Amino acid sequence: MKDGKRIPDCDVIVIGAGLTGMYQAYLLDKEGMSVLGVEAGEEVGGTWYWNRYPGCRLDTESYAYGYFALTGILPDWKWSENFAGQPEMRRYANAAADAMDIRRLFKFQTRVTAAHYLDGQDMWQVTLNGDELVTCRHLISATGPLSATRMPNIKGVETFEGESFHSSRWPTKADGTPDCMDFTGKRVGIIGTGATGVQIIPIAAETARELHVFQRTPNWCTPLGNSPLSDEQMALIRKRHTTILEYVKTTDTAFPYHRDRRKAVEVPKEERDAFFETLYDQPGYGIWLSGFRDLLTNAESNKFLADFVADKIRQRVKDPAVAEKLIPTDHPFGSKRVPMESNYYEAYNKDTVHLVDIRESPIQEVTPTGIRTADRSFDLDVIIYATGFDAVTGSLDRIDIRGKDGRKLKEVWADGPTTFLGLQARGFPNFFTLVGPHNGSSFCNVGVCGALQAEWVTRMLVYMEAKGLTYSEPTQEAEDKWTEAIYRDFSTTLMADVNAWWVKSVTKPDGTVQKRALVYVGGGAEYRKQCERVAYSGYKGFELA
Ligand code: N01
Repeated sequence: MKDGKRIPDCDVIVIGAGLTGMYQAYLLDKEGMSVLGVEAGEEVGGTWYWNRYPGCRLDTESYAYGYFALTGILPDWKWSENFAGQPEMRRYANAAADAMDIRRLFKFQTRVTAAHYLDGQDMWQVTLNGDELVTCRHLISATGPLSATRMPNIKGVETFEGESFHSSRWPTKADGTPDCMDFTGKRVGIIGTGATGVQIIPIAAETARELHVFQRTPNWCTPLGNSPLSDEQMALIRKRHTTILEYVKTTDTAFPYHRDRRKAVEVPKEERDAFFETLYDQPGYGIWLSGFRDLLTNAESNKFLADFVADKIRQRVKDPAVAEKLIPTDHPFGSKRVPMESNYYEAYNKDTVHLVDIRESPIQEVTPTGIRTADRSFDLDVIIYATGFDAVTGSLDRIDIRGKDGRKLKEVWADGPTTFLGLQARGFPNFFTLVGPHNGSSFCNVGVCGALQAEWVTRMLVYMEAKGLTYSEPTQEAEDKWTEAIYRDFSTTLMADVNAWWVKSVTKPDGTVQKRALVYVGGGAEYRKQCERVAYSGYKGFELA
């Protein structure tokens, strides 16, 4: 007992052993705090543990995503490809866990089912697997912005007699390696054409007897341009680790690209198209992240690029009717996540691959033998649900989180999140949300931005400990100011009205739908500047006690 308050079982509980959670646990353990990590999976890796589907890979340059390789933790790590595949990412996560010796801090195959703030005690009581109780001073979620899987609400899903699964719950063999990677002889149906579907489709098309792609909304996709990394290239990258890290920290998304200073509307057509051509051919996200600076703020500028990419789709897909169906008409280029593809469009040139437009002919039900749409039935052996995630807040909504006075986080955020720095919400003291809503790490190269955020939180907790402080909560004023700025800034972009995972649609009592941003769009560098300002002011905006 201290000041009549109970001593918690540990200083900190970290939820999640993805790249951010394991690094957070490592940093706090190094500072001498007692840390308990809780992870639902069997091992570390988070997104790279759960997503094992064929074609799963990075679309950030490996060397720019791999924070542990860029810092002293895995300085000798050798990437084999410019954009590493999932098996390599899983090895990387495990090697980092070994190097940081953090496995001993985590309970695996354990879920946090509830977390209740104990009023007056400056601590949280956390329930593990529904029955084990443990208390901590600080609770840190590192549950990932894209981890709560979303299955479609289609009649009959459970009646299908073949194999079916969500893309992020791919079946595994007894030895833990992914099963179902070869579709030879099988009739496969895939629902969803987001970044996941776009990675799976060309690989499944290689072996499937028939592949039916059930598309509701096409996305703007551009080439990934992956290639192996030679020993010489890797040696050069290793020499530049420090410079690479410093460079990506200065960019908006921590990808290794800076935006062009020009506005597309001010550049003559010929020059513009030549620039687009260069961007389209270069590996990675340049076309989205280093194009003209008015891409996401000026509809006319956006259309220049959208028209250019639409023509590329027409050139790559042989059947003009199929090509037109693959060209988005409902959202500007880059206002939704741009899937990076490898032979995605060419897959539709195979006689065995069929695009099913479920806007024209909606899915009516899943049957024991396949999928029935409004105008025909498809007999299938496998159905893949690449239907995405209940993003950013979904993984927190699935935990019974209650703050002061027993208020439920899910209810407090029902109309959209309210936070300060995207790191804490008023009414939920001592609870930090890494890579959570309204913070600059969710719309970023998470490998780097999540780690930088974990470092910031570590500094705050060390500061509090040094001063004997056991309580932190944002002031109402700080939270209001932050939240208003998030919603205001997002509404000025072309992303504001789009149905993307970073937007929460809230249905109001009068039936109208309000779109609420889940992410911070001010850029990673600006975000960290704001966090630094708060830290240097002695955590102004937080009530500390
Ligand atoms: O999910 P999504 P995702 N009936 O939400 C469709 C990251 N990521 O897993 O657009 C029919 O983008 C839905 O259709 P619509 C990345 O940040 C990274 O693909 O709603 N269809 C859409 O086509 C990415 O943005 C990598 O009309 C339904 C699809 O399912 C994020 O994860 C790779 C439906 C869902 O697309 C999510 O990507 C993969 C229904 N009822 C993912 N419900 C890298 O490269 C949904 N859909 C690192």
